[in-house]
Amino acid sequence: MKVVMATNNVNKLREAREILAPLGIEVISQREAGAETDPEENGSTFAENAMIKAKAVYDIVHCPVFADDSGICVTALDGRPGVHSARYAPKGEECAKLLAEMEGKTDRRAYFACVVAYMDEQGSGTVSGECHGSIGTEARGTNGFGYDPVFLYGEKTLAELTEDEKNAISHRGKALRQLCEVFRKRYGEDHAEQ
Ligand code: ITT
Repeated sequence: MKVVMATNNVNKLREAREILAPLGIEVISQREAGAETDPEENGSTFAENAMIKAKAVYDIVHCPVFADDSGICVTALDGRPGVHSARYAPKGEECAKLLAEMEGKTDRRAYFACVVAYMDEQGSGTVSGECHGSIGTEARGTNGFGYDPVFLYGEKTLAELTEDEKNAISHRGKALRQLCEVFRKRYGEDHAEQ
């Protein structure tokens, strides 16, 4: 089946395609679906913001849609930047800013959170996933995006993992595999044929 992803982030789109294609879901970008929108994300939770994005696109396309709201939550920073992760620093400067803020902190625990909101003619809901690790002391690796170079999962940063390795353990991978189950229940086992 085909599902529209409500996002303007090409990295999320790429990862979602890689995760969902083997599960029989073809991801169409909101741009390809003719829904160029960038609603204000003024919710106070990942779930609220994910729903705002899903609804904005659903109201235009009226076919199955999902949106991902995600971010990194750092224990020593009381969960920041959290829902504000995209606005924490100018694009490309988020890792340096986070490393500077974490200088001297011994508690390095952090996790990525992802809430996926979905909407179709049967209604809406959310699924979520987390990926727990820690903040390193330097940026390493060139894969992935955003905070991946400073997020340690075991010995490696997410930016040092291959895309398949990241998707297998990531917040987004966990949430999107649940999304697949939701659509499987709604559209049947043979949803891949639709
Ligand atoms: P859309 O709202 O258009 O989907 P966005 O980038 O603005 O795109 P969010 O508001 O959900 O998306 O912000 C998520 C930010 O959290 C993102 O820009 C990254 O900085 C960070 N982030 C989320 N998932 C990540 C991941 O897998 N790896 C690294 N950073 C991630």
